[in-house]
Amino acid sequence: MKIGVEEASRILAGANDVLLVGHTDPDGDCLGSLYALAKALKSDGKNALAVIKKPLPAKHRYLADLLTPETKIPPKADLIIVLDTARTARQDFAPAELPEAPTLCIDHHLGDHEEYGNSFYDEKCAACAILVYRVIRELGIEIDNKIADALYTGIVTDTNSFTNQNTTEEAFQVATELVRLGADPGKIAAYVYGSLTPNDLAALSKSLASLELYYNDTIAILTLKKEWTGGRHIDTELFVNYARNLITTELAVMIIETDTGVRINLRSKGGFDARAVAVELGGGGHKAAAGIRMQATIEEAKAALLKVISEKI
Ligand SMILES: [Mn+2]
Repeated sequence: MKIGVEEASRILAGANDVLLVGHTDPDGDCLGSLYALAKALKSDGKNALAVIKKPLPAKHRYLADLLTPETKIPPKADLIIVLDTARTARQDFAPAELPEAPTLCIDHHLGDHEEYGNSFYDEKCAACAILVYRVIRELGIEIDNKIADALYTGIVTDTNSFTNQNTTEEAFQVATELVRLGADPGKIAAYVYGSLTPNDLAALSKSLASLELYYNDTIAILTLKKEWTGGRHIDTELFVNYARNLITTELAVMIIETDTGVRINLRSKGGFDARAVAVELGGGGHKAAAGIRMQATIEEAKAALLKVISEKI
């Protein structure tokens, strides 16, 4: 059921043991939202635990005091909060891996969120972190500088530093308020955009050389082979933005080879509906930024993508 901020806050206020879960391959918005809400609930005297499966990406290491990979999930909880996803299939920990408990979803993706008992969602919101900000405000919990940093991280990463089409007046307003409360934009930018390794740049140069252009250069496709990264985690957000930033690009595609197939990042300048392409291939996301996972080779994925794109262009 779709609920508002008052009802979401009332549900949270009534719980004591709260387990917070995000989506697979959590991004800055997911991690920032997990961190901020867990810290706020803890400071309010609750037993709140935010769980992630994989180690934090290096660029978000400033959130490590509260977010470490969890091996033991508590056997029971009063409430499970799912952040930054509209679907259980996208959860970092699947429902079967979690204790039985009422679920509250807080999210900004398009979708009916019907899998969740209660959902506070708004697809017009630039970041899940803004919805978490509203909940913390409604609960009357103080926002310290760590919570402010985490929420600011969500806004700055999901708007691509206030440059994506989803950048609203509210995104600026909440970011301004978070800076007033102690968030440090320069520090966060240094972490988020300044954590590359020489190996990252070597992989980037190979990926950029793989550029293929279709439909009068409006569709830009980059690939990233496992052999170029040696299996290391690479921050592909940067890569796909290079393809998006071509003057002719309407839709940028990044196909990343994984152990089980491929992961695909789609980014548009706003005119082309990236989500519509993703949904046809089993993925999801937003109009300007979407993603897909497929059990396929890079070439198979490229062929499937180009077929769907050809019907939409
Ligand atoms: Mn998000």
